[in-house]
Amino acid sequence: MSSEEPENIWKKSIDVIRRKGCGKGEPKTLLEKLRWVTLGYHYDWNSKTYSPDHFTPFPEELHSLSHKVAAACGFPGFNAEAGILNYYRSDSSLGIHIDESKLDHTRPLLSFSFGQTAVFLLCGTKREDRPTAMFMNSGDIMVMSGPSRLLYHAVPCIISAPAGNMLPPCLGQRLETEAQDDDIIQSVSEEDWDVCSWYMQTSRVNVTVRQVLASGQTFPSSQASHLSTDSCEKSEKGTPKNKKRKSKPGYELDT
Ligand SMILES: O=C(O)CCC(=O)C(=O)O
Repeated sequence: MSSEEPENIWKKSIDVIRRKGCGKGEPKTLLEKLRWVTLGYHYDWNSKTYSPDHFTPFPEELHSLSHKVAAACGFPGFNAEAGILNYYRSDSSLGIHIDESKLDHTRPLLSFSFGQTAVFLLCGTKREDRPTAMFMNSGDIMVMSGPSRLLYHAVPCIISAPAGNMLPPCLGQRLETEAQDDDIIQSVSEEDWDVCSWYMQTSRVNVTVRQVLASGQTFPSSQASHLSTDSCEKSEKGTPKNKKRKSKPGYELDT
């Protein structure tokens, strides 16, 4: 996908999806090709840094939700500043990695999952530590804090629901609500919901939210001291690896 293509990805995709229904053998829409998106301070996969020069305002609703979830877990004042959305199709996986960085690790990492179920492997402080496997279902929130903040983890596979029962109940129907200006829940048109529900029947979306700067901290001015994080790899059967999301050799999972 060229860097120009992701512009208006929703609009470009929904018209095609509505017209042709994305049957087998049809060229994939941008929505189906989408693998990840960054929010707030955009993570640079090459330099493995965050920088103040590459920033877009963090979505307010997600900021507010993250603040509330963190506070409920004993982390008041959490300031959501960076996010990664991972879009998993039924054959996607995410390589083993650690979200290590020069960030303030006393701040938790929040992870929200929607759509199809994933197998999540939580390892130890070393890659070779024996992992604990768990299901991550739609609506699950994982908070990695304290010692678990720096544990290796991976998503080896997506478990698609059996045919006929493909959408988790909470996503099963369109939420009808009168949108208020300050409301966290906004209404969605029936047409848009049809596309969302079609997409979520075969996909998983995971959002991880991070605080980049500790309270009172600012970005150092020199490039050498950009805040950095480790990288990870997401792969899909039968397609080339996303080169921007690398993992160290020998630790790739299912491709
Ligand atoms: O998809 C998940 O549950 C994990 C995502 C993750 O580890 C990451 O984005 O760093």
